Amino acid sequence: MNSVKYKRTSRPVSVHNPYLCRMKDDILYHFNLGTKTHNLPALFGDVKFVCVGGSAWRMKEFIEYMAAELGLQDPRSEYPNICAGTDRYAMYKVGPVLSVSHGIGIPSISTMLHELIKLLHHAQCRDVTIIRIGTSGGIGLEPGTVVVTKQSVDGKFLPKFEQLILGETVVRNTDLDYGLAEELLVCSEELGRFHTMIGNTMCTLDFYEGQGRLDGAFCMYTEKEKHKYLAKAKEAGVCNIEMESTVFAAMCKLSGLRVVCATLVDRLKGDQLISSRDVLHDYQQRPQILVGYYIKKQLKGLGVLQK
Ligand code: R2B
Ligand code: URA
Repeated sequence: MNSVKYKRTSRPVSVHNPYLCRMKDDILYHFNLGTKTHNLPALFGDVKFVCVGGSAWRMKEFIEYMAAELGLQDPRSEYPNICAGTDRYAMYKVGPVLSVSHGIGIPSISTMLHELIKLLHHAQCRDVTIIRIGTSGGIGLEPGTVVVTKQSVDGKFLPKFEQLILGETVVRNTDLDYGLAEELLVCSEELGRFHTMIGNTMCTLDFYEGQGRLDGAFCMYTEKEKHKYLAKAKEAGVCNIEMESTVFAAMCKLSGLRVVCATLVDRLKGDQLISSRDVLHDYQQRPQILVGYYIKKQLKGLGVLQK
């Protein structure tokens, strides 16, 4: 069983582009997919949950985990990368769950999201929940804590995403779905395996200077200034720092998708990720376990999976 049938309900995936419907073919270049070459409704029409994360390897691991959790695994087959033919992004699917990598940073995730939103739109998907399962640096939190983002803020702690479009600054809102964040918190309590909290996430333009690190190739501020900045961030309600959440929140909201970011943590005590690979891997699996539990619970609620 690799696909599931649902009642058609109400929330489509919206695009806001009058030119799209006039195009005879829409080539999703960075996915190596297209409306002429692929039957997108047949391939993706049953998608209800999309999970995105930075690394292709982690997103493959996630789909294997989900297949086992949902009892949808096929012992004879591997999970093929649907975007084989391009090495920009990787995409995997099992039943109603799609897992897509986004690379590092705002330009990389926003390019992926344009094509992902069009893909879900062309496939006529409805009622889609999209969740970023990623890593982040925490501010004064125990490493391994999972932070579910309530609001994403920029490097000045403001809840907005600014982009230059045709040379003009366009400002978009970065609120995430608080109801979904609360549902994830309840899931974490039911799981009882690690600490999860809801908080604000700061999104920066790079890993080093943008996050006040002292270990980049350039550092033109002092350690004292770094700590002052992180303390100010904490005071402004920032729990953790990563590199994609503002544009993720802005774009998914425009499309009527339900969004939240579940991330991991460390920081304040140092800049380098010094935990062993095994420990980091364990931390990175936590958002996957949390979101996996949430998806399974939702599918049971819909009567798609047996209780
Ligand atoms: C978290 O980790 C990555 C940088 O190491 C980046 O994609 C992010 O947001
Ligand atoms: N990802 C980030 O962007 N920052 C960190 O400190 C860790 C992961």
